[in-house]
Amino acid sequence: MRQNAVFSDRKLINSTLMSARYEAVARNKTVSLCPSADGESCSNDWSDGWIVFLDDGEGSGTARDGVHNGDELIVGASIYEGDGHFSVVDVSENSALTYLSFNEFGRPAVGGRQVSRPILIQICDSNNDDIFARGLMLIGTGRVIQTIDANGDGIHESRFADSLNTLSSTANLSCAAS
Ligand SMILES: [Ca+2]
Ligand SMILES: [Ca+2]
Repeated sequence: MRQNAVFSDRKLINSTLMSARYEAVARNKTVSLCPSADGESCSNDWSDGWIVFLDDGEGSGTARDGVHNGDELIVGASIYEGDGHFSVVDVSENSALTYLSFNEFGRPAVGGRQVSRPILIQICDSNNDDIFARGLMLIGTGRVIQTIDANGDGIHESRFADSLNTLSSTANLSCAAS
């Protein structure tokens, strides 16, 4: 059952990512998503749920800062009511991210800059069991791929794509910090 919950959680955040990317390209603007408990302001916990907004600085907001401010238009909101734990990590910098943007080309961006480093969206079950951890890797072009257990030890790993788009796996996912 817990595994099913993680699968549906992954589907949910994947569709949020896809819609943010779609909006960015369709509107030719940077679109950001951040965790939000109230569907209005950004929080620090991805397990609260998420908002997707035009990060264009409208109405004295700040453009491309990953924060919903001013009169920036919210184009999507999901309140999350499950028991899973979500986290978003810039894998090569090993830093937790509290927002994620897509630029007008549909490419991942952080701090207003396009990033080609892989970003891991990790979903852990209610008990933070590593064996149930699943992830989505956002790679340079804005492509989203699922994590797999390539080394067969029962735990999925984060994955990278090199310049030739060949995928390789790295460290096992870990729910300890989420
Ligand atoms: Ca903003
Ligand atoms: Ca593994």
